[in-house]
Amino acid sequence: MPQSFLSRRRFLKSLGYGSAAFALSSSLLSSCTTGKKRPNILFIFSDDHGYQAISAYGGRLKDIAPTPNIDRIAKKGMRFNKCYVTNSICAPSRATILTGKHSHLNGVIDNRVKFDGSQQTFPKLLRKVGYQTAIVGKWHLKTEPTGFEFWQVLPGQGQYYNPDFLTPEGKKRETGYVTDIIADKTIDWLENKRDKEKPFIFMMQNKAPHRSWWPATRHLHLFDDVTIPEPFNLFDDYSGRGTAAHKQDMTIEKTMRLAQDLKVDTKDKNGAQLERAKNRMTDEQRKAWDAAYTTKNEAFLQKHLKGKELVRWKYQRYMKDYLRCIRAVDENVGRVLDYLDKSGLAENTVVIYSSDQGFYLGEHGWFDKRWMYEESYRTPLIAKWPGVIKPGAVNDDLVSNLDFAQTFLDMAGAPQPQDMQGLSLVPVMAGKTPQNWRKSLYYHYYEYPAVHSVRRHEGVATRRYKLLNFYDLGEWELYDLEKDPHEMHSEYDNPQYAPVVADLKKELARLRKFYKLPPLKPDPKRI
Ligand code: SGN
Ligand code: CA
Repeated sequence: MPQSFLSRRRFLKSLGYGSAAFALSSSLLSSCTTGKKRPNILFIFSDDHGYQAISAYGGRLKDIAPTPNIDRIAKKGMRFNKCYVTNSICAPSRATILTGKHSHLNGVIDNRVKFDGSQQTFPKLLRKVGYQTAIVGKWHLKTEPTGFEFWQVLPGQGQYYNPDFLTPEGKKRETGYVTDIIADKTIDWLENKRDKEKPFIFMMQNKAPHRSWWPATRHLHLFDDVTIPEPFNLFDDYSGRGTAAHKQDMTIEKTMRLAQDLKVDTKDKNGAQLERAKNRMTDEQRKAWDAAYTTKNEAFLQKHLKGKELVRWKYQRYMKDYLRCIRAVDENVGRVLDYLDKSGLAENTVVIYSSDQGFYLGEHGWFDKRWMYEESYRTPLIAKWPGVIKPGAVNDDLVSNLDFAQTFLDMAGAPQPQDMQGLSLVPVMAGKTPQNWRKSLYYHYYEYPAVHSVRRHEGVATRRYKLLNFYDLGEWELYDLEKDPHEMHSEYDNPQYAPVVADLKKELARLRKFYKLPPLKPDPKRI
């Protein structure tokens, strides 16, 4: 055994890691043997950024609303095509990332629960091995961040304009647009605030493009002259699916509000609400905002659109504002990448781009997330790591936000605790996915009754199939993604699929045991 490895082992033991906790990976071995410096990690995260709105993923929006800077990460690194979340909603996703555990074990099963910050998290473990840990932006876990040496986070959902930040020194209000401010703070920390002798992990966590999709003033006219392509299933009638898809409350048609979401002053209480929200703006911001929306709103109100025409108009306004928010995200990713290049940090910094879950951009007539259906279940994951990830790599292995914590630990050469439930993606990134890589993933969404009315469900996904169990309703759905990539028709009752259903039920039972799920308690009141 090489000398450097032995000393690293003694070093880690001296930090309190017993040999039982020693899940030693190939990368730790190689970094020890080659004496390569441990990498810095910059984790860039957005809120509700669907992969459909990243041009590196292709899709109908790629030419109209490209993301050249996020694509820079993909060009120099790896694009993951099958990264899924454990529970498609904000706080649960964030808690899974911090702990490497499914919701039922980290405690954050839905957005209403407070995160218990005294539990084991990857930033605490990284600090133990000498990393600096910092987080700026959306946090959304109700309790104060723990394990971070430096933190400045948005309260709750945060604000787009002139946002408040919570810091260890108290609440501070900043002037400007939230996405720009988060990148400013990132660059400032990298340049002026960190200890340059230590490796770091920095979490740059955008609020954008979360509802209600407020663009920066400089982007208010972007896309004015274009028509955003519609998804083919914008007018989905949910035939071929069960009760849950029929009874949700997240359609552009019925749920999306003209004033709050689409910035149309409706002269009623919703209009008053929009007006109150605008009260944070400076005079200059408000002038730019009104100049952008007023005339267009008047033209819209005069048309008295109804039915499908109204849905089409709402879709256009929604998508333009959403994509305008993404433009600011992309520009700021570019600023930060430029800083890494210029400062020389790029060479030894892993850069990761991801979102807390996917999002509906009109597919099935929806916005929002929560479902195990593809657009919300799958999340973008793109990573570059000079010297380890081959430029332009594309990966189709089943990976998850459950894996992020162990991946960070592995990158840092830190041990991965046995009670974390994911897998390190380091070998996958190095192009050496182990032969016995996972063949399935477990999913569980809990928040019901709640906004958007998505019924509780759990399920199992393989690369080809998805089995969903809406257990309060007593209904199952099965999708064959090869045949039906947009999940328009459940095959659960098709006798040809009976063997697939039987196999997946067995696999679901195995995963429930493996991940230590408590028994399901269907609740007949929650139908
Ligand atoms: C708010 C939004 C919902 C959204 C949840 C959760 N409504 O309640 O549309 O699903 O947040 O979002 S809003 O009227 O306040 O915009 S999450 O990203 O925090 O999970
Ligand atoms: Ca979110």
